[in-house]
Amino acid sequence: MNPSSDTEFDYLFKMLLIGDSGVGKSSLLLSFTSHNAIEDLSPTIGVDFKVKYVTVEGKKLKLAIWDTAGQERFRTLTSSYYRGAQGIIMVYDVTRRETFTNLSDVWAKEIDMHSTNQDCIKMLVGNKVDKESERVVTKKEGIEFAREYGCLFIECSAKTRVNVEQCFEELVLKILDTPSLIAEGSTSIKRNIFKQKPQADASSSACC
Ligand SMILES: Nc1nc2c(ncn2[C@@H]2O[C@H](COP(=O)(O)OP(=O)(O)OP(=O)(O)O)[C@@H](O)[C@H]2O)c(=O)[nH]1
Ligand SMILES: [Mg+2]
Repeated sequence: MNPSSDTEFDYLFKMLLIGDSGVGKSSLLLSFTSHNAIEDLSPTIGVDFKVKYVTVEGKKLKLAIWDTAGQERFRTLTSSYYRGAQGIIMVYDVTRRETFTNLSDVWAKEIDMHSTNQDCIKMLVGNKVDKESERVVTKKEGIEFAREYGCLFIECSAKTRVNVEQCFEELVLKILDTPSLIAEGSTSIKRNIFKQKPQADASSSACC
């Protein structure tokens, strides 16, 4: 996945990060969009948003990535951000079992209730693999969950950046492999064409 600084793009894809508070959603996004070391972040308030331009298989893509708060008090607000997403990344912490069990108890249900896109690609991400000695959820359990719920699956570390690029790349490749999602990516561009403003490679604006 080659970064592209050009603000021209072929497709616009909307992606969403969901999962329990503290699993590392904001850290993953920061790790993907910036080259700074990951510091201890504060819990997200409501929703945050970053843009990244990448070139994949010769296509210039604008990725609009929405980072939601995992805390339950923001659930009503964050649920409205599922609308129109082409990719949803469900994150859990491999060192905290409850963040894994909440995938089926909470997050899969949230997707069923609020996602408007039948073909939306889901990606399951087991984060914090750098803390291997504290791991309580095995890779096999992750693979089985992903198979049952029809998700892609990867384990990664926002801290060491292991598999962070691959996570977004696999999701983007699968979106590009799905004709209805490509069509939506083009439609969004047509809808937004008069609103596009020049932006940096990765930009951020809080939004709640
Ligand atoms: N060791 C380790 N720590 C991580 C990793 N990813 C995130 N963290 C730490 O976990 C804590 C929570 O990370 P966040 O990115 O804020 O978690 P979040 O999922 O965005 O949480 P909410 O915004 O409350 O939903 C922070 O202290 C991070 O530094 C990782 O891969 N490895
Ligand atoms: Mg956060």
